[in-house]
Amino acid sequence: MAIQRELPIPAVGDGSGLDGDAKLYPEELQLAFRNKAIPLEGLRYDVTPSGMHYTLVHYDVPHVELAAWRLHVGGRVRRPLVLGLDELQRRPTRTLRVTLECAGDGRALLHPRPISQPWLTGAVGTAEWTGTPLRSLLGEAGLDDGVVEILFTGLDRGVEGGVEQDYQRSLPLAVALDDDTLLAWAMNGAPLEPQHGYPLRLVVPGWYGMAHVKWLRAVEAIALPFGGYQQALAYRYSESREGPGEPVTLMRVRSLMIPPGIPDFLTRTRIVHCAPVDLRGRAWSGRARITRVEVSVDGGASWADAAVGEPPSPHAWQPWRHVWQATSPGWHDLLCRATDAAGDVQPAEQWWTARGMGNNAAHRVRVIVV
Ligand SMILES: Nc1nc2c(c(=O)[nH]1)N[C@H]1C(S)=C(S)[C@@H](COP(=O)(O)O)O[C@H]1N2
Ligand SMILES: [Mo]
Repeated sequence: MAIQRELPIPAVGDGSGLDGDAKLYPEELQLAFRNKAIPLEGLRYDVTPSGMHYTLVHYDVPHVELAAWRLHVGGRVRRPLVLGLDELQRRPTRTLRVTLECAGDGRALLHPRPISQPWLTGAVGTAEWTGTPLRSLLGEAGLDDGVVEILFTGLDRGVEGGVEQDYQRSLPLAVALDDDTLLAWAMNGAPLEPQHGYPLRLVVPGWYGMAHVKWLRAVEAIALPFGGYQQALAYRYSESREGPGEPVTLMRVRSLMIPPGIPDFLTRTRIVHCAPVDLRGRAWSGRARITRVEVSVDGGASWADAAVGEPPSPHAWQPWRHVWQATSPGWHDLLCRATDAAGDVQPAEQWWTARGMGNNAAHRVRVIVV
């Protein structure tokens, strides 16, 4: 049974002629309306206003009646738990400021364009997440010897790659036991909105978005690595759709710039008047703090160091700033690129993977000085 129209999935050198200039499929446009990026001017806020935070939902947003909702903690544990939200909220509580980015951010800028949610830039946001550390809950349940991963299951169900499935992802045990891995019920001080995982979601600081399972219904201790679709197939760095590749885990180093000046309505080209221009943006990495941000105002031919602000919290993006003397009229390609303390730096061009994961090429903004 053909559940969905088969879209041609372009591969490098497959002669299909499809590339990033090909028109969007209606299916991609449909996804682009359901899911949304932060408007880049939203990078001004240290904490992204909830309504500006990006959203990504694979299937449908489930409707949850709180009175009937329970979290089941089970699998290879000595004391399985079944908890309502009020019971979870009586446990130790923490609030963490965390930058979250979708692993597919930037996918639609690749050539050829992998067919999926067609992110350009801005599948990123920073929120204050309040919840209880998963660690203490797992301690209470009592893990059996031989547990290697913790598996998380959402209430949402759909078909992907021809496989009917619940949205499920696992974490290595050490990550699940990190003090900062939270079961969160609040975002920016308010109960989670339906699209962000009401009533409970996982927050895994430093990891790309797919790990932060929303609408949690089950947490299970397992003795073998999870091999489900979202783990073994979808979130991989691979040259082919079938290739196993490396798993997608921590967010790669990246920076974005608030587009300066004013936009042209249709093209969003930036118009800047001859004057000093205050360039600002954010930079983050799931691996280490940001040590350097560089800005180019000549398409990458030369770079200058921007001033980088202190991390306001260990898991949140850092602000950067650079004053550009925009004195020569005409077209300019502005770029920013960040380096983290692990020594990783954003590449000039993105290397291609079949599913378009982990794109962190330097951010480019075209402006005309008048
Ligand atoms: N249950 C469930 N959890 C999920 C998803 C999903 O589709 N279902 N999408 C994941 C992906 S790919 C991302 S990028 C983040 C997005 O979180 P946000 O919409 O709150 O920004 O949620 C993750 N958690
Ligand atoms: Mo994502």
